[in-house]
Amino acid sequence: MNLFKTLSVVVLTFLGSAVFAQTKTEKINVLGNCGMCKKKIETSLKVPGVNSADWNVKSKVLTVSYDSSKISNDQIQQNIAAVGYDTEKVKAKDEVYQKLHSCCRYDRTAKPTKAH
Ligand SMILES: [Cu+2]
Repeated sequence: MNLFKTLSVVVLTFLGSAVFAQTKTEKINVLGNCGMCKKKIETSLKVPGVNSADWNVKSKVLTVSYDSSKISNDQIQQNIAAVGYDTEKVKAKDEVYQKLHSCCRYDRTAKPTKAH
C-alpha cells in the first residue's frame, strides 16, 4: 500500500511538471498598420520559447504560442514594444516609434484594448 502511494506521488509529480511546461496560446492586441509591421512584430518573437507568432493586419490581434516555462506573456509584449509597436500592456518608446517607416506609424490615439 505504501509503495503504491509513493508511486502515485511520483507519477502525479511527473504529470504536474509536464502540464506546467505546456504550450500556451494567447491573443494579444498589438497596434500596427501594414505587412511591414507584421513582419517586424513577428520577427521580434523569433526567440527561444516562442513556437509561433501570427499578427493579423486587419484585426490587430497577435496569436502567439509559447512555452510558459521559457518566456512570459510580459516578455513577449516587451519584445514587440522594443521594435516600436504598442501592445495592450507595454508601450513602445517614442524614439523607437519615430524611427518606424512613415507608413508604419500607426495611430497611437487608438488605445489597444484587451483581446478576447
Ligand atoms: Cu507597417
